[in-house]
Amino acid sequence: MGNHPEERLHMDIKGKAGKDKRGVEIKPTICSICNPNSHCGIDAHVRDGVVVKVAGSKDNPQNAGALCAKGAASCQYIYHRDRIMTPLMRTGERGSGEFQPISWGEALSTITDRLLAVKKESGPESVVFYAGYPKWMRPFLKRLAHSFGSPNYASESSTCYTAVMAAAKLNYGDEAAPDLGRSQCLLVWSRNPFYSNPVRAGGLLNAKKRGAKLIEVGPLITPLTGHADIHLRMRPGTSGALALGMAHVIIEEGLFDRAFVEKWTFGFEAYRAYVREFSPAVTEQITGVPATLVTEAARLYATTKPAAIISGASPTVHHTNGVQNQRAISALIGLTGNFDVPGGNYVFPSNYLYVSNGVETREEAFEQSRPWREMAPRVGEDRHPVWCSLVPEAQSMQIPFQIQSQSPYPIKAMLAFGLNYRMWPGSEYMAQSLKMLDFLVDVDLFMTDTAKLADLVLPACSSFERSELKFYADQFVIWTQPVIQPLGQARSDADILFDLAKGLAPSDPLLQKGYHACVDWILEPSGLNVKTLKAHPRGMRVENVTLPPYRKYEKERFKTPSGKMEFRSKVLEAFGIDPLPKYEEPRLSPVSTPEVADRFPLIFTTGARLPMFIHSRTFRLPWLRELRPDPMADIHPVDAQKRGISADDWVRLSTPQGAIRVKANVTDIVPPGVVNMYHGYPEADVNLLIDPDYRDPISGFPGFKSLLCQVEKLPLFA
Ligand SMILES: Nc1nc2c(c(=O)[nH]1)N[C@H]1C(S)=C(S)[C@@H](COP(=O)(O)OP(=O)(O)OC[C@H]3O[C@@H](n4cnc5c(=O)[nH]c(N)nc54)[C@H](O)[C@@H]3O)O[C@H]1N2
Ligand SMILES: Nc1nc2c(c(=O)[nH]1)N[C@H]1C(S)=C(S)[C@@H](COP(=O)(O)OP(=O)(O)OC[C@H]3O[C@@H](n4cnc5c(=O)[nH]c(N)nc54)[C@H](O)[C@@H]3O)O[C@H]1N2
Ligand SMILES: [Mo]
Repeated sequence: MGNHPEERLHMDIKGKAGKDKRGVEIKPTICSICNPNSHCGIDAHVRDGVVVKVAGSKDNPQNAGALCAKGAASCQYIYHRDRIMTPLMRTGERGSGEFQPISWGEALSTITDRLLAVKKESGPESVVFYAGYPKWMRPFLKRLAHSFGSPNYASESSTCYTAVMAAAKLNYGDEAAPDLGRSQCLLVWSRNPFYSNPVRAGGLLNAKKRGAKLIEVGPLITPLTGHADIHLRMRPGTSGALALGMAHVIIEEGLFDRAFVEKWTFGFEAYRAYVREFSPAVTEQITGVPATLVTEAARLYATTKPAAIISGASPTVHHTNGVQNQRAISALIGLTGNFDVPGGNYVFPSNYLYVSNGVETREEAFEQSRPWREMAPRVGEDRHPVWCSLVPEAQSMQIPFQIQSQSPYPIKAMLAFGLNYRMWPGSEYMAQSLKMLDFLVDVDLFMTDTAKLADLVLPACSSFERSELKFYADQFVIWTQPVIQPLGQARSDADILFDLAKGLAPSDPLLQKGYHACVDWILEPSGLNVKTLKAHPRGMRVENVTLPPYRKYEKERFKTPSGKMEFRSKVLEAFGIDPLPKYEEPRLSPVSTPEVADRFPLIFTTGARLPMFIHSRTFRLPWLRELRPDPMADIHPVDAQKRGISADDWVRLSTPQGAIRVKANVTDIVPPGVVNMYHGYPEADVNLLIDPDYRDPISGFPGFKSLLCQVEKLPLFA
């Protein structure tokens, strides 16, 4: 038997582990490859301390036995050859990948000493504490940052979803999620749960079965399209104009909720005057959606009660005009009286790690151990003050700029969990910036391109090797327990953090008490604790949970400066930004930059999800990679033909910023004139093609989904 665990697994699988049940123990855990609205329950089949097979847990209400392609490939994920097995100290140039193993003791004391030295020399704010897409360690990381004295807890949420939340907060003071089960009409604005969140996709089909109307908005054809009553395929980056066009019809035809608008909104007359400009004909001109469909969709959404909007988690805000577009979309909720009503969009704040289930916690209080006023301004507060006023983190898209400019203060060091520079627009600029740091620590499962830039790399373990608290909808809660020993010397992120806290935050008594004590503290209002949860290894449903009532604003008013829903945002006005949900062209578009469009005539959108990949994370898994082995860009047959391109031809995909080599996927899932490419392929990184500062000034979010590009056929052996 080989030394690497992958070889052990291989032996086991060759030994037909699936059929031979002897010595196999079935242990419950969760999959955390994916996003926090999934994290399916998994039954791990373990033999001799090795996971030899996985199956969906039938008793986990989230997935009820199902698993998607990513979860099904868990064995390849856990036992992959790229897993880091020991702490590593860099010996060669940054990026060379030359490291030498060191002990945990040495690694932790080096990190503690170096970060304390930076704190002493340059101030605590010079250290950034960063979490990438994995979220489970975030509460502890954020508290550690603040207890250390740094306001700079930052995360991947600086490109994901929080701009949707910020837009909702500007309009309503709160975010409101679709009350899907009770809705009669679902306006699905750029969300594709069939790929992005498969365990939730069934909800849409059930709604359709009980007669609810479905309107899909988005340029691509998705698995939802065949079920939709109307599909509005707008040009990428023009959602705002489309929403204003729908508002035009709703107002001009008197289909809005007059009573709600009169009593509970602010700035309606100015909004009404503005949307008058967006007649269906004008809307068609801007968005490419036929005027008749704009009218039909507006009528259907406004007259079918109750109706809910399901907004994309990021596609509507990955634009240089994203927040205003999203404000225009979310304004439709109040305009039609669907705010915080059954079957409409319902205010149900998250309880733990982005999941709302009514089980009360002290997550927020735990995370912020020090008030902002006692710390320096956050990274990004100068460039994106609105977003920072609404989202309690630093804006991580500003990190490379601040490293390079050292203004308003220098950033010297980063302690990062799951950092991937390739998610940044202009990924090379982020990589260059990381190289300028005095000290970079990256904690990851795999030896990634980013880890290769670090001074110290620490081996994290997978969800199968650790204990974590997981909330699900329907009041289901689980405290997982390791189903196998950590691989090599890997450790759980939480254990690493709490060890570092000993030296980095000695004056935080709660952090000093350790992981379980902190989880108990967070859970205190719910009456739960680690001990009770441990007694239910397959999870438990919490009884007697009171869910928030509807129409809370009638008692509490709206959490906006006017106490009402704001068509004109007083917050934006105070920051000198147009208070109406103004439509602006994307910064790169055939309309705003015709001179660029002459050379790059195709509209470029990146990152629409694929079912088997999640960002950079599953490309290395053979079962998943073979589903699409080569990087591919979707191009419409008409555009392909014009360029002499056939399916599977290698092409040069270029923007003013750079070029990559990919295969052509000739398909009509993209409309004519649009090219779509998945992000995350290490050998064909779309983020090389994007200017690092191509961002929405309000949120700081990158314009990943409305750019310009060209596609050219490459000679056969290029
Ligand atoms: N062009 C383009 N770029 C995009 C997007 C797009 O649509 N288009 N989407 C953006 C969006 S919405 C998002 S959310 C971001 C995501 O971007 P990232 O957050 O960078 O996502 P990943 O590539 O998954 O990188 C996370 C890293 O965490 C590691 N990891 C996984 N699990 C753990 C764990 O438990 N502990 C530790 N310590 N590490 C772990 C993984 O191995 C990986 O290296 O990408 C953004 N970038
Ligand atoms: N398998 C898998 N699942 C994932 C992820 C993953 O990487 N892989 N990532 C997770 C993360 S971090 C996120 S943020 C969510 C995102 O997941 P979703 O919010 O569901 O978004 P996507 O799947 O990116 O986008 C699909 C929709 O966006 C539309 N769209 C495409 N381009 C544009 C555009 O330019 N403008 C507009 N307005 N719409 C556009 C498409 O037509 C389609 O309707 O998925 C999560 N789930
Ligand atoms: Mo995301």
